Amino acid sequence: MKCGIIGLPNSGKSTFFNIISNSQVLSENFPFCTIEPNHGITKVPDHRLYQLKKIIDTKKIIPAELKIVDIAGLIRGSHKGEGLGNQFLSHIRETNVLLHMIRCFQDISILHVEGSVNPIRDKEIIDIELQLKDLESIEKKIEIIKKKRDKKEEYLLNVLKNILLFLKKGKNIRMFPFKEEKEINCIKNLQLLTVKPVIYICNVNDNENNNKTINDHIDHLKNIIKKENSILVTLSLTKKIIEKENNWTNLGIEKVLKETFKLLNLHTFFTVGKKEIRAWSIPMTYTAYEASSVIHTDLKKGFIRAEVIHYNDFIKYRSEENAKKAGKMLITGKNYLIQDGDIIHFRFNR
Ligand SMILES: Nc1nc2c(ncn2[C@@H]2O[C@H](COP(=O)(O)OP(=O)(O)OP(=O)(O)O)[C@@H](O)[C@H]2O)c(=O)[nH]1
Ligand SMILES: [Mg+2]
Repeated sequence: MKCGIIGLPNSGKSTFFNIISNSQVLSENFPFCTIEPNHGITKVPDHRLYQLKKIIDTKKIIPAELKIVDIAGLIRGSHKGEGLGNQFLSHIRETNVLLHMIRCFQDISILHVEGSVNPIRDKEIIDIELQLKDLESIEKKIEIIKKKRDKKEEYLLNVLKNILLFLKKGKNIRMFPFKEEKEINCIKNLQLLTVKPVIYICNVNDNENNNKTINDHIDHLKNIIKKENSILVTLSLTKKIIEKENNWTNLGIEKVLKETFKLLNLHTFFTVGKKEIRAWSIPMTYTAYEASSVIHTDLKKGFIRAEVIHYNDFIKYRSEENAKKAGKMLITGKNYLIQDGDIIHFRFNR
């Protein structure tokens, strides 16, 4: 699963990327500082790993991971090649969730491409660029279908036309009232951008002492975003704050990652042992069989069974043995649906 950081130039995308992926890519006070996308990995904080470590003497802890990509700034006209051209729209296509960075900090020494700080306008600029790109993709598809004059494609054509009208009203496709699975399938292969789930991130001066106008803007933005069924998180990435609070909870980063997990319908299972305690992120729909392959394809090939103790039981009984004695170990087959917090031991033929 991959998260893409998008937004206007100089909004703090690379600053955010550096913190969450523990990287040091260039983040400077000039627009289009980032040209080629920066790829990184973020470790998802989970306090349960540390609780488990208190019980199991282990060498290391390995948190679940998410891929992160820091994408070049978008501006008005990006969809038709303004700014850095539209090649980076293809970088957005490869992601599963968008982290849309919105500049809310005021700092006259840091250039704003639009000349002023205005979070609502800025959100719209980026939304519109992505909508225009989707419009283009759908129009193209409609043209192709029309040329074929195939009666069988009437349903598809209708759905696409409805989505096109929706986009023309300035709405993101993620809000489209899809009535049935069949409708959703119509756009599956079109690699649309505004269908991706999004977390809007307001990069503010400081979490409490913002000026009144900006606070009003953020409140207004919150209302808009709520109506769009999306999420807004407020962060502060000023150097002063980053240095003082290099703690993800205080900075608000943990919240972004938690929401990302939710949007992607991911949850976590654990493997524990003397060598390592490890968290694995998987889609909520995964069975034991599917989850085994996330660890190694050999586990899937030779799958015999899964032995499952839930985290809460493990903590309560303080060891695998005690949990087992208390009847809290579940022996399951391939089709067991993994629950968040399951501690799993896969048995397999080597
Ligand atoms: N005052 C202030 N400056 C910030 C904040 N966040 C980032 N900056 C500064 O703004 C400048 C641009 O930040 P970047 O993270 O490089 O911005 P970007 O969105 O990656 O920009 P592009 O790569 O050009 O699209 C840098 O000088 C940062 O130090 C903030 O919250 N407050
Ligand atoms: Mg950058």
